[in-house]
Amino acid sequence: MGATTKRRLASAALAIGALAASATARAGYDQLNLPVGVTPISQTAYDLHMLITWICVIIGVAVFGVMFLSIYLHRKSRGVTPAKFHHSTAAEIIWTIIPCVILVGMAYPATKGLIAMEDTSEAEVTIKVTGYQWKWKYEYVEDGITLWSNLDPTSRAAIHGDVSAAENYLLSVDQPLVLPVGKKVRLLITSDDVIHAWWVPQLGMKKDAIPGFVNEMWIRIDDDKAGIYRGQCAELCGKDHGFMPIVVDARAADGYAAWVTERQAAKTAAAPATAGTLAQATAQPTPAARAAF
Ligand SMILES: [Cu+2]
Repeated sequence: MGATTKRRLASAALAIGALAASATARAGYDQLNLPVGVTPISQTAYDLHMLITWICVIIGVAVFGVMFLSIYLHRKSRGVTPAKFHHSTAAEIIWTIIPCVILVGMAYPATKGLIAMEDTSEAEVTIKVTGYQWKWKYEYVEDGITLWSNLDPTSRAAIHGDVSAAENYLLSVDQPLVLPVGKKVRLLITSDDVIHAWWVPQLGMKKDAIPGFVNEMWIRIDDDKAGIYRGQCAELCGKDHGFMPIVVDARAADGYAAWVTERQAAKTAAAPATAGTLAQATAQPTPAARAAF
């Protein structure tokens, strides 16, 4: 290989490295590994990922180590002649049993994790999540609160302008989903039009929102992990698919309870006005109102 080719290869490798680094920096992750997340399920997924990675590393090192060592020790220049054997029952039994043990060893914790992910029983808070083109609706089943969550106006205004002007561009909403930390929250996920998917990476779970079906998932945000978590619709759902982000505002128990009380009070205050409007609407419409319909 000539010196020029070597230099070109080195600069190409550097360029690829720089590109990858800037892509990860743009994505907001300054790390190469999976984010650990803030729920027991995300921790389970992370642990499983690390376990399987290390098993793969050990297998890789062992297999390639034996292979390269054999090639080196049995090279032609040492005068080695190929061994003449066709069949070894002992070798076949060993190379069947070892992979089986490894597979069972990986399947056991993976199955345990999957079962835990699907177990939505004994939830303390239930929220129905409905995907729309292109926003989310959150209905707190027990507390009777309904939230509509749209792309934040600052992000929307920046779409055709200066995106650096919007903080958390395309990852902020007007009304976030407020959740309590330390409580098992069950999400019932569906859609009103096309298939969407509800995904907040730090919470460790993603579920499709399918019209006519109700999918379930659950989240328990760790007690000390109150904060803001951001995600996006994860199923290509139309022209504004990239403009229906998800923001979760995880609050400590008292903060969450205060928020619920405040929302319920606001709803009660608004109720008489709504009732009045309803009474008007159900009354015999005047000819002018009829024309307006
Ligand atoms: Cu969508």
